Amino acid sequence: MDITAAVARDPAGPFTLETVQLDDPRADEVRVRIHAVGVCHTDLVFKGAALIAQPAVLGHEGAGVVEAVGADVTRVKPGDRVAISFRSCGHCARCDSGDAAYCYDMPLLNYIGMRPDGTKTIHKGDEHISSNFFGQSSFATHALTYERNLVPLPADMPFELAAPLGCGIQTGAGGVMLALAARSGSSILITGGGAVGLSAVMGAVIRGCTTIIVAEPMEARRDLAVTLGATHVIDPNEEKDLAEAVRAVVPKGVDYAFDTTGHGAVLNGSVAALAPKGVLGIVGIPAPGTPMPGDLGALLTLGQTVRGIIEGDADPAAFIPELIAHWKAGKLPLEKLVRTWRFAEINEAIVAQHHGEAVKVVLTL
Ligand code: CXF
Ligand code: ZN
Repeated sequence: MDITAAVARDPAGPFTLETVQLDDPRADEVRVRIHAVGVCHTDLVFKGAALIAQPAVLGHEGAGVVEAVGADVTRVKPGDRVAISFRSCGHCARCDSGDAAYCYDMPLLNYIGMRPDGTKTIHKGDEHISSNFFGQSSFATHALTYERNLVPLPADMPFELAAPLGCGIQTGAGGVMLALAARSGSSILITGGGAVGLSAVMGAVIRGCTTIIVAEPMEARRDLAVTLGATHVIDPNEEKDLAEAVRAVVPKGVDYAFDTTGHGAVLNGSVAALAPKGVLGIVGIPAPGTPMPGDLGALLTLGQTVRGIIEGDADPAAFIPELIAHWKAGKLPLEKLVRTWRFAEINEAIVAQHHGEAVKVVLTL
């Protein structure tokens, strides 16, 4: 069928809105009419570095209404309201133990821009367009996806707040609540006050962390961090030594650090800010070649951990409903992060976000 998609054709250029053709659902596929889609930094990294061949349709925080299902689909039906998260196989050792984010087929099912059999889901005439990104490619009016991507939404959950639960919010909140499993009364440093970092703040509050330090250069985001429960903020432009600034608050170092920046210097500062037995969780995408932060001898001596975290360690089917319950209870005020634009304004929205005019861009259709 004909759909409208925001196509990435030039790593440095804008997305172009084009009429393209989406395959009919295969037996295991679900077509969702997209009503809202968040823009995650990963979309922009994949576009800017052409990590999948262009032309490409990106987008991996879709939400909308199921429109058609393949013959083998049993868990959703047309008319269901859904959020679309990442794809996992559902039958490997990791999926079996609830670690869907570390599915053995995670790269194949999410990052290669095509179905695992090499076919694309989107074409424009004879042109094959990279698609199936995160098993969805939801920068479009419609997306083909899979049962395991989908999380049912209650009638009172707006699509524009549900969409970013699929990646960014889940990554930040899950990173602290599940991956670090931050203890009540503990201290945490969160580097970067974008959507993921601020979701980590909300997660830290939910877990009962009593010292929540956010390092972020934009004043408006530092202010928002405080509104959400940060106890201390650091302006990296003022405080050149991150660890020193943290230790001015917590002399023995923090129990946890959570990095959303991927910057080598920030990562090194975060390790240096850790207490003995402290844990640094990394979700920001580092530039290729960025070394492991810290010093191995110190890590050994102090019993510290540095670990990568994907999608907050979450199994979306279990964790997104939990996040929705926190939102309903007023503990996850997503509306403070989200700003909406119409889908056709995707390029303007991304520029605005770059200038700090929005924390989380969500496009509505
Ligand atoms: C990202 C996390 C870092 C590796 C690429 C995919 N996931 C979500 O945006
Ligand atoms: Zn993402």
